[in-house]
Amino acid sequence: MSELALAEARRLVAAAESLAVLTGAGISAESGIPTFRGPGGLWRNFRPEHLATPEAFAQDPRTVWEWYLWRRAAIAAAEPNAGHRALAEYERQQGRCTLITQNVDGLHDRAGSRRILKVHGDLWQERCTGCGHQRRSHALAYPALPPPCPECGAPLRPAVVWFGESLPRVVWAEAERAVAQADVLLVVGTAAQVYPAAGLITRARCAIEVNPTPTPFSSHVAVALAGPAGELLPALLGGGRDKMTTCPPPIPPA
Ligand code: BJW
Ligand code: ZN
Repeated sequence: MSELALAEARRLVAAAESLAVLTGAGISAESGIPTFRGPGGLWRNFRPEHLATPEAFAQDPRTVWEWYLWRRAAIAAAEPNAGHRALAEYERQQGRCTLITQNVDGLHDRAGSRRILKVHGDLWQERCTGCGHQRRSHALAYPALPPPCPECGAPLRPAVVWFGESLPRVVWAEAERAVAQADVLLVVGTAAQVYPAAGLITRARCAIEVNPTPTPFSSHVAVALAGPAGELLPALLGGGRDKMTTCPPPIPPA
């Protein structure tokens, strides 16, 4: 990653009055959580449509639940990394920052981010397939799978968004508004292959990408920073707004 690209990205962020951030699985990679696609991806042994669809759940709810409980255990044992923390710190110091995440792992919450729009739901929430009852659960195992709803006995499911399902309406509307209003959209750790989330990138006034691997959007964004989020986000966002806008004085000739 070139120093020039980082400097240009820092200049854009420093000049921005409001920032929106779109994160994907890659931001949690340095916490040890596997991504979905690519090397070590969660889905190397499972095709996504086998597990993350309402049809898969209808056909084999036990296997789908086992996959989610396995992921819960991995996430519970993990910690937010420097990338999550840099975003939380930026929000704390600068305000005017909306975090839109495709991740269901809850690591942004644990890092201290407050204004989070979870467009693909939350792995720690469960919803009844019968009566719609919702509950929060940190269970890593259940006596029977799928667990029954305490209200009506119908199967509970993870309250996440599977392929073919609509995104939560209000949350999605807020995400669209945040991107439309932001001076800069920071796109971190997403392969940008899943829609409608990836489509947010095309609506940004100005986008900066942070990803070690090129995506379909890399050549269209204002700056593509090629590298891991845990290193690049502190470098991009750290230091505070004033410091970033101040040029160092020229060195006098000898
Ligand atoms: C690092 C790193 C480091 C590594 N630092 N980076 C338009 C066109 C085509 C298709 C569609 C379309 N609109 C809708 C569709 C259909 C479908 C879709 O998108 N299909 C495509 C796959 C073709 N979309 C939907 O069905 C959506 N619903 C919808 O559109 O509703 C309307 C509708 C209703 C009825 C019928 C049809 C439409 C719903 C999508 C739901 C996605 N759900 C999942 C599962 C969530 C629950 C769970 O977690 O189990 O969301 S799928 C999965 O992919 C998950 C993720 O949030 C999502 C995105 O993945 P992400 O985050 O990009 O991860 P990866 O692994 O792909 O990428 C990781 C990246 O990190 C890589 O680039 C690495 O390089 C990078 N990385 N280390 C920074 N250290
Ligand atoms: Zn119920």
